[in-house]
Amino acid sequence: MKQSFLFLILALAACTTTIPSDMHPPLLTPPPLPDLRESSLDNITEVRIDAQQFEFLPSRIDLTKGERVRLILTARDVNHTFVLPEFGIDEELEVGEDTRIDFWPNKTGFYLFYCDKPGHKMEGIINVR
Ligand SMILES: [Cu+2]
Repeated sequence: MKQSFLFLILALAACTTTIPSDMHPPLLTPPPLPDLRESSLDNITEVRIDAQQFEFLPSRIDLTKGERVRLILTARDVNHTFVLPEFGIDEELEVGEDTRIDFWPNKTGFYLFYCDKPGHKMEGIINVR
């Protein structure tokens, strides 16, 4: 009886032994989140367009059907607009600021874009092949 009691004491002592802190398993850190900005730049065609009195430069843009596009428009002198009705785009271009417009030309054809500010007769064409 005394022996089994002694065994119980030893067993309890073994169970309550603390593990030194340097033997703790390392804390699990979650994997880093994917960088969405970077992956969104994959497979996207960037086209820079300047708007100034009274033209868009370039005024003809060739695109490929099904290829995602980011237009980066900059009004160089005064505010302009960029209107591309076929794709439902109508953006104000603040002078000196870049305006990014993402769209996905999913149909071929020639599409007119223009600035609708009074007196600005600026236009161009997007050709989707
Ligand atoms: Cu304009």
